[in-house]
Amino acid sequence: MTREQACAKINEALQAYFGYIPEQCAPYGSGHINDTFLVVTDKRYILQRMNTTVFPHPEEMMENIHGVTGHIRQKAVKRGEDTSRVTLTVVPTKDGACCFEDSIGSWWRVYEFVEGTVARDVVESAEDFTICAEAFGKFQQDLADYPAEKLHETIVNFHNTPWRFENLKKAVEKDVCGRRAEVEQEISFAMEREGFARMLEEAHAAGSLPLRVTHNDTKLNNILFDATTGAAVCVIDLDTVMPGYSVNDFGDSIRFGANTAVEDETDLSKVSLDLALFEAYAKGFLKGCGGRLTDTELELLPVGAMMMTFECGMRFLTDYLEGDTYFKIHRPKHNLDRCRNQFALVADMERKLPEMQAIIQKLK
Ligand code: ADP
Ligand code: GN1
Ligand code: MG
Repeated sequence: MTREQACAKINEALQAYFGYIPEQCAPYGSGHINDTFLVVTDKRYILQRMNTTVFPHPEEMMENIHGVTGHIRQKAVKRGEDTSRVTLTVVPTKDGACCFEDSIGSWWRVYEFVEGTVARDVVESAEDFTICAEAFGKFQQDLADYPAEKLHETIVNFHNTPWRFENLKKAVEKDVCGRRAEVEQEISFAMEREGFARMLEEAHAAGSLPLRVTHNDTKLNNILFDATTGAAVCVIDLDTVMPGYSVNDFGDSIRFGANTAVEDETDLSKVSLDLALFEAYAKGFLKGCGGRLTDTELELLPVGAMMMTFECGMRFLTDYLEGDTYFKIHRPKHNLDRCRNQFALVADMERKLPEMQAIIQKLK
């Protein structure tokens, strides 16, 4: 698609939502999946082209989001909280639909912009990370009584780590881009951890790890903080809310936020697990979950951190081998850099497992 064609499609979506083409519409944020734009009229809005390669059923996804945001808003009403910014607000098209399909089959949605907030790509202080953790814990608690059977599985096997492992093996065998020779070391790192990849699925199969309604993409930039007070205002990016493990929601936040380097840092000597941030997050998460995690869940929190980091590294490696079709990349080998970074973090987490366990023992 040329730039002109892409613009024409944005304009088609803007017309469907606003009835005219607002002058101000520009790319926004740093997500890896959807195309996000900030639109300014008399108010501000977030316009997103949903990634239908990743999410093949956008209408089902919007049904999930409608249900989940409604549930969270009701909980806030019951607590007597201000509900204006407590969750995402879906804006309908002029025809009253929850999303819009343009003439070439791209799907769009609009949210109200949550005003007076900031999203962060790096942890600025341990306190901020604790606040983020408490918000993700509370999110899980708010959804503890959500009827899980009503949720569509927006990405099948999303955090099924053994399945991700098999996918990597297939990508290695097919080697469609001829990149295998370059990544033998990373492939070996993954293959040595086949048993570990099964650990949470085995605990679930044995009946000791419950499925809950979880967020499944608990990156720091999927929380909006109040720009003035620093309080957590709203959990966003609800595309992957599905049944999952609490320890993976915990773990994905650690993967992203407690790394001493950014996710795509290429100087691997800068990559390590910051144990002070691990503790800060654990403190907030346990508080947000309100004492409802089982003993097994508490025990497996450090494993969740290692699992999400390992899984994410495998997903970046798979995408690199398959020709970078899933995650947005901003430079050649971006996915390979991300994979190496995640695997370096896994190695450091393995060294620091006893310390992580001691922190959880102390806090529980
Ligand atoms: P992706 O799935 O690509 O990560 P997100 O839904 O997380 O997309 O949106 C990308 C970024 O856009 C977020 O990290 C945040 O900075 C910003 N954003 C998304 N929705 C809103 C909103 N309703 N109000 C303010 N900012 C938002
Ligand atoms: C993606 O959408 P975003 O940027 O919040 C991905 C996560 C990965 C993350 C890695 C739907 O998150 O699973 O952990 O990138 N989301 C999806 O940064 O695949
Ligand atoms: Mg996001």
